[in-house]
Amino acid sequence: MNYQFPEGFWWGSAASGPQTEGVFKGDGKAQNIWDFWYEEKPEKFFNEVGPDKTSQFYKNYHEDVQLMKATGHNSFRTSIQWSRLIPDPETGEVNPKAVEFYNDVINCLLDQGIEPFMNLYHFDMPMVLQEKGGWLNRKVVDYYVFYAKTCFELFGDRVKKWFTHNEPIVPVEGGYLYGWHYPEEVNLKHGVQVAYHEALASANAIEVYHSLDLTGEIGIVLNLTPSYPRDLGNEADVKAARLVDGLFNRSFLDPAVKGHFPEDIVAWLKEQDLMPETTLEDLATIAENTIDLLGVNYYQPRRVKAKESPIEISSNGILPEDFYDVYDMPGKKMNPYRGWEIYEKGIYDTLMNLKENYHNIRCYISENGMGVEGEERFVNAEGMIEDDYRIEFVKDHLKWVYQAIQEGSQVQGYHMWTCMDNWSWLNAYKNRYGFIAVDLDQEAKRTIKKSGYWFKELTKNNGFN
Ligand code: BGP
Repeated sequence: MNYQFPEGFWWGSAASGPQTEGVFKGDGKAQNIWDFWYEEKPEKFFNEVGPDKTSQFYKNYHEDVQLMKATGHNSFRTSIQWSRLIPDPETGEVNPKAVEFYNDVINCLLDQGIEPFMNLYHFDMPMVLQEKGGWLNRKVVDYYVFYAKTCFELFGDRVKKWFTHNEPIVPVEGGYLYGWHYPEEVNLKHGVQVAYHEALASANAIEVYHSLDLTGEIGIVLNLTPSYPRDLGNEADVKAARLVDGLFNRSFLDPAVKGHFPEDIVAWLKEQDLMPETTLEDLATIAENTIDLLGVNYYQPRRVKAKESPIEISSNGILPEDFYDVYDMPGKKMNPYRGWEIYEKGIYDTLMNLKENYHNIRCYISENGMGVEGEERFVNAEGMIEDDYRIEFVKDHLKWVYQAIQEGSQVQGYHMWTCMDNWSWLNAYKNRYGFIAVDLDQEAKRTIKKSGYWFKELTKNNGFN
């Protein structure tokens, strides 16, 4: 079968500033929470490798943009580092070196016919603002809006696709529910407040963007994890899956697309005494400033069943898991390196849900990918990694994206995570995701993998057989 995609489909990959740039102390950059946390607790990071050891995009972007071209990209998403652009949020002064760098990256991409997609926040709170409470503090929303406006004014003449956040649930889960990320809290009430302020920050930035005389569009990138009940015929399982979908997906999707929070989740938060502090004015801003375009990161579904033991609130307070159990579905396909289920049809279900329940919002797959450990073992005689598993992974997902398009989904592109192997939050370089290998022992030498050549063919033909 020939899977032919609509004309103008965006093909490319996604990355983020903090995971690729390096130079985490130089050229006027201030600390963000990752730089700080790594210096405080290096043992938290796999092999104690921190954000100072990246693929060094800051220095290598000329070569990297050439490699994007060589692998058939027509678009690429990265993020601006707030702590690089505005090292001191109090004065709001911009760092000229950062302006020069981001300008040059954007121009290089455009020169090669690669559309820059720019994200504003990828888990990288400036440390000085975290000291004020980070997203817990309503005032940080105002600092963020100033930062967003600065970015639009500096780069908005050339960047036509903007995103306010990448995966806003992750700072909630990582920083405030499970203690994976700084500030390592376990406090659902704080998590809810953080989620609300992120939604508010996004709506405020959208308002500012639309008020400027710019011709692009703006949205948000959400990681959507379709929630499947163990047994569709079991009411308690279905109810548990609906709650999980509400907490992890709809709490972000509904304000972004519809301008309000889901009623069942608001009722649940009230019941649990977890309502965030809000104002009518802020709620009106959320209501009036919805997105133009949605980025969908899809990696894995959630399998859910009703709680089997009675609900017990731990001494740390309520966690979502107190209200459901994870269903370990027999026979599910796993990526053993990341511990994530691979369920290709989930991408289709997600797109159809957007079509049916979210006004068929225009969207694109902003991340999808497969992290694999020890890829050196697949190097062939010519020195190229033969990552056939990655090609199969992408194809298997694209078949479902294609199917969704046939059924009317307005999905307009597909970005892989990621272009070249990069540093990851806790796993550092354990799992590699790129089309392009980065050899850290050889000054981050880049080598295109088999999947990179395959991707070039795919994008040349705008489809595959
Ligand atoms: C997404 C993030 C990325 C990236 C990716 C892979 O959630 O947006 O920043 O890291 O996941 O995950 P990991 O690197 O943790 O394996």
